[in-house]
Amino acid sequence: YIVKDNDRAMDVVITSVKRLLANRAFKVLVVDDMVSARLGLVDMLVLQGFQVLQARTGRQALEILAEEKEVSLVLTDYHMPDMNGYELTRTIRSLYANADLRIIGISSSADRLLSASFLKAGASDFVYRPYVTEELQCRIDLHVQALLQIRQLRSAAFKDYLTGLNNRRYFFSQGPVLVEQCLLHNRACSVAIVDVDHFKRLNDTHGHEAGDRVLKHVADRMTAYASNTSVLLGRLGGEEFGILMPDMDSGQAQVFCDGLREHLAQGRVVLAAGEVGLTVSVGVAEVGGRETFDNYLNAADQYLYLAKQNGRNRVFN
Ligand code: GH3
Ligand code: MG
Ligand code: MG
Ligand code: MG
Repeated sequence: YIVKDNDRAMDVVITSVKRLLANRAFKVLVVDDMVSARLGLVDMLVLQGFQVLQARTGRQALEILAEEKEVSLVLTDYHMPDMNGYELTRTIRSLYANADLRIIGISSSADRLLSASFLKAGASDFVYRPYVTEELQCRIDLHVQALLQIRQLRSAAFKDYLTGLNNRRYFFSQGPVLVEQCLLHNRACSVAIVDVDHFKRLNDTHGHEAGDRVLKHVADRMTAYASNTSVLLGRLGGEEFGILMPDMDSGQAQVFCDGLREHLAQGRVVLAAGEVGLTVSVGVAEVGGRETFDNYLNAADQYLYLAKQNGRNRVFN
């Protein structure tokens, strides 16, 4: 860069450093049977700030992808001993969508149709060797930016803004999938609705903002309680939260939810007026009988109603 304006120069530096730091979150896999070709790419990617993995063959690449999880970008050669770049691309694409994993084909072949074939096999991009380093870097940047934007959009679409939990949309789209998996394998599964007791009173006494703080507190405590389990949590709306518990029959779910109820009852939220405690009521229902996901939750909601009727701060199933 030749930049006369110092402020502009500083902006360019800051942008580059930010990108370098952001790139550290991304894993890139380089697949090439030729050491020199591979290392050239590795050096370039390391300078861009990425975590870089290498494979000599397609088979090795697939092994690494299966082990590593969350590889965001694959750069692959065409001519390789065990499987060629198309086959590798096709296999990877059958496992990972373009929204999650980008594939860039690279080859020194003289065949001008190679790029189209790569793209048809599922590659996101292609460059011929010898490549212009800066162009390849720019293409990689564009792909990484696109992946970041997709992540942000997903987060906006599926996360509850206030609590950071999965939102209703996510809970109702993922819930039926998890239930289906359990039923398919003859495993138990239960759902629950958690409702904060007398939340309106809390809002009326301390204000809506304090109410929001309490909701965030409840969500955080639920998340901590459910960590290291495979349960799915979500905010269904207002002061109601959904729980989906794979591999738990209603008895096990009752125990799990009662532990949660106790955990929430022990917490204190610091408000301007001082510390407040809170309790929740929970309705639990086991899935089965080929009902719809809505029906399972309705059943849980009916037990929740009974829990409220019978004095609150309790779990019914
Ligand atoms: P119960 O023990 O029977 O559940 O009584 P409750 O007061 O908790 O239930 P009710 O349904 O009467 O009141 C829920 C209140 O939650 C009413 C509504 O204003 C409040 N609310 C809903 N969403 C939000 C939110 O996002 N933030 C805050 N602060 N309040 C909310
Ligand atoms: Mg080769
Ligand atoms: Mg409610
Ligand atoms: Mg309530």
